[in-house]
Amino acid sequence: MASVPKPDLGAARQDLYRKIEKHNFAPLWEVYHELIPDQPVTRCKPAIWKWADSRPYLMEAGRLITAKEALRRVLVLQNPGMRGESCITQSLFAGLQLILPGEVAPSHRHTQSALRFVVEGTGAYTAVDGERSMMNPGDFIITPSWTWHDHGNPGSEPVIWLDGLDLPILRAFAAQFHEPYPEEVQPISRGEGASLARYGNNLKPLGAVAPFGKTSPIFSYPYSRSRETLSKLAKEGDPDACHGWKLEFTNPLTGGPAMPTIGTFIQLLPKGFRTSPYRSTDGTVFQVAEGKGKVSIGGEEFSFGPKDTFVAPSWHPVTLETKEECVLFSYSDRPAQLALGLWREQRDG
Ligand code: GTQ
Repeated sequence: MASVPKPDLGAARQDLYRKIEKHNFAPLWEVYHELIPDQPVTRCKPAIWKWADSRPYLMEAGRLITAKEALRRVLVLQNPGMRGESCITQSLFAGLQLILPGEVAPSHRHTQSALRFVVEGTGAYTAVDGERSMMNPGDFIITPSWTWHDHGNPGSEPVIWLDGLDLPILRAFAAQFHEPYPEEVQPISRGEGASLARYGNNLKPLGAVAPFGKTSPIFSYPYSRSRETLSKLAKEGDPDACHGWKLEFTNPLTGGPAMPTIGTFIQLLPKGFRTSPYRSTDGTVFQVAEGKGKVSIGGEEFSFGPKDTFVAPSWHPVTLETKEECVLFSYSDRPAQLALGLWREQRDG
């Protein structure tokens, strides 16, 4: 039988807590269920960023600060449940980056991995360890950890892309390093498309050594190819009830995820399709490449259209309903969770 607390026990406990606090102790039993919840708990909330807001604010920022002064002219997509923490989920960063004609975002490297999903404009490039890739809407581009990178816009239109970084993960591990390149723009040592030619055609050079370690040696996955693949798939079979036709970007040297910490996906949903509810432990950021529809995230409904960004927190059921054929790019921390044996999913959840 549990002993019945004596009337003065509460006061004695408080007394103990006060004493031990000075010596950097705390009682686990007061916070046990908060620390070990029955299922995922996060301050991350479902949210949407509408392009009709994003674009004018970015252009206003473009009039107020140069890419050079800002280093990166980015509006951070702040999760409304985690303001001031520069994150869209507890493990991921998202931002919209603008580069204007004639600008350069200076070269640097950092241990955070970054992805870019091009939203609008043509004529800008990103350079990774000596190779440039032009950026076109829908292209998925990787900046592997600790690779030199700069962006430039020799074209005539503003170019905007979504940045995804694993910055909160590196912050959690305190494993962040950053270094500026001695010049503003790094020298080019390979022709455009060299990486894609070497690794992106179901062929690889003999004795290929992964140039970017655990990250895919292809750093630019053009939209033309992903879109064509989705269109072909859609003619060949039925859509998955939860995802439509959904594909993961892979590292051709391993068959695994293109990035070691961030999972990257592209999916096609036919017009008038309603997905079965789905949830997983990887909170996911979605960028609308094409189409319109509605999404329900943990019971909250949002209408979305082209170029909008929305976020589904961990373990919140997601249902998508399309008004038009839709293409969605998405990213999450799934590879990190899988590597640690933590990832779970529930269909019809
Ligand atoms: O383009 O290198 O959104 O370093 C945040 C940090 C973009 C980048 C971001 C970065 C970059």
